[in-house]
Amino acid sequence: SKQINVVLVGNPNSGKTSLFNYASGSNERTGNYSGVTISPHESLVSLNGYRINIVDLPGTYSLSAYTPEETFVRRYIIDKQPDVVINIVDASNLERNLYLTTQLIDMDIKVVMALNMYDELTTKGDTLHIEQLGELLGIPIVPTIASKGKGIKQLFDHVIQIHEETEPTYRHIHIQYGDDIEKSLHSLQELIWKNKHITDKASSRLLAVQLLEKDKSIDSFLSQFSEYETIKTKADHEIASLEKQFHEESSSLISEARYGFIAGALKETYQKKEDIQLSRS
Ligand code: GDP
Ligand code: MG
Ligand code: K
Repeated sequence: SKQINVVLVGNPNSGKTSLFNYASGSNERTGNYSGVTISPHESLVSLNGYRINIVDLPGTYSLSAYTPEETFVRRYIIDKQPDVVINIVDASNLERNLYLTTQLIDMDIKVVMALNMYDELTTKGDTLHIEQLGELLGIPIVPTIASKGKGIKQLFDHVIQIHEETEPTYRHIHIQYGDDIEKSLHSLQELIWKNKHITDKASSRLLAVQLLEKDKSIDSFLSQFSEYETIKTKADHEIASLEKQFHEESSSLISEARYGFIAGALKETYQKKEDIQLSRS
């Protein structure tokens, strides 16, 4: 049968281990589904003739290179190139959890979101337009309650679907960083596009974003290519001009833009119970 390599990526306490344990098969099985544990961080699910290999990665709030966990998870995704990333998101803490999602979007990989702790969101009485949020993020979203095994089968159905599809369910989106940053990103991408050896290994947009974020790990990656000095000089120039214009670190400009994007998406799709009651009174 066909194998699909999948990794679990999400914030600490978002429910990764619960999802992993359920998938591995300590619970009751139904019909065409079964799961086995291969190692503490690797399991194999059989579903509809597919073998889905699942790796549980360390919890992390971001994919920047500030902590060992962040670096590990990002390197793992870039080096191992999993077929599909399951992004586990704590639905009771969406704003913070979606930060990591914006970075996965920049990585230009296949992502399915497990909207976990969905019971907590509904218990609070909040409402979320899941389809619409999925469209805004360009990512299919499946509500789950990992601790009870709810939604997991549907999640893996989506993993298979996104792996097989030639036409994606949602159009891949780009986080919009605003005109000035976008201009800097574009001029960096133009330099990066000139080297196929680089673009074979990483998304040009992600590299450009990471250069503006002053990501430390980017230097060791890019330094293997002959264009390194040219790209680095251009990046320093773009950073200097952005910082002069906005009087702020370019890395902060990028993360503020990410949070702005998240706030915009949630404003359109998420209603807290208090606000629903206010609008009715
Ligand atoms: P990890 O740090 O991402 O591996 O998260 P865990 O799987 O260890 O889960 C953290 C806590 O949340 C545990 O107490 C779980 O039992 C609980 N939990 C996991 N999934 C859910 C869920 O969907 N709903 C609720 N209410 N609790 C959950
Ligand atoms: Mg865990
Ligand atoms: K919880």
